[in-house]
Amino acid sequence: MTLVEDTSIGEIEVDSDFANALLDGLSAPAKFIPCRFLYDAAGSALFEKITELPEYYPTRADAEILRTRAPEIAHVMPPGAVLIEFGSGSSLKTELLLAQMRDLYAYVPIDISDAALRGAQARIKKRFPALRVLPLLGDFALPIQMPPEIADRPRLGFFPGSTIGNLENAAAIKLLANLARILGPNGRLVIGADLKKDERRLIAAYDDEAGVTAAFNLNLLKRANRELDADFDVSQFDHLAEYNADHGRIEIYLVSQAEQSVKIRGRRFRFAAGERIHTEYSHKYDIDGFHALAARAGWGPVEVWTDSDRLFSVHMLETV
Ligand code: AVI
Repeated sequence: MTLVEDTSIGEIEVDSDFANALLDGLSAPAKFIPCRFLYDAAGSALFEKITELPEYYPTRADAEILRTRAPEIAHVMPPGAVLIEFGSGSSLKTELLLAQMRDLYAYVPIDISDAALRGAQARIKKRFPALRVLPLLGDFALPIQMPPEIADRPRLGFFPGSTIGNLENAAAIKLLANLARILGPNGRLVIGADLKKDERRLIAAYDDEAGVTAAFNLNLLKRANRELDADFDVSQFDHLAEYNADHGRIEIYLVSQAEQSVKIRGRRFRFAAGERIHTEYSHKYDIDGFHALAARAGWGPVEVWTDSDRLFSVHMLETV
């Protein structure tokens, strides 16, 4: 719930997704905050910094694959196809593909941020003036209506990065199944997935020397103080990244350094010394494991590419 000033009737309460999630998550026996709340303006800026860290290989490895494989990816699509990007953001990686897809009918970027969509549209239009850009504001985790102009055209979905890994398996399968619905029969999907590797390398990527990932994680508590008037003493929490080999995932937590309590919206939450708040998973896959996951959502393998250090994979899948 967010308190909003209204000049005629004083303060009224409206629902706030963050407030509800925080109150629910901190009331659970194993405390958690859903990872989507990491990305307010401050969190998104910190994530951009993460992608430039020497230890954080996924963004560079993904870009290397797309740079070297863009011609192959582009050439499997017949002329007149449509490129649909899920979570397009600034569409920077897309330009690598678009530069190779000469006979593309349209590019459909989908994002929940209107500002990001407008910025991407302007940039793409400038570089590819002849390309039809049909931006779609919405959440691709939900059923979404495609523009009528692209009905019956071959569709290539594009989901770069490794966001799929931030979902638990059931949610990842649900999302992949929704992408299959959106892309339709004979639809193809190019999707990034981070690979399993040496545990030390993984931990370093999620607990960097400069402390940027720690700041990204701790920003959740600062955000609660900023937006919900919570009284977290942020200096009393530590960032922790662990690798869970059984689940093949990095697990990220905020750890209370001492016994303490925090007040949020009139409710008090107690933390024992050493108690954790879970904030994010980042699943790592081997190639067969990712194929098995995708198969459960109706996708079959077409091709898979890795970077020169075999740190990251980009899959091409097709609906079966
Ligand atoms: C957005 N996502 C793919 C990142 C990852 O690697 O799981 C989020 C991240 N969290 C900490 N560092 C990066």
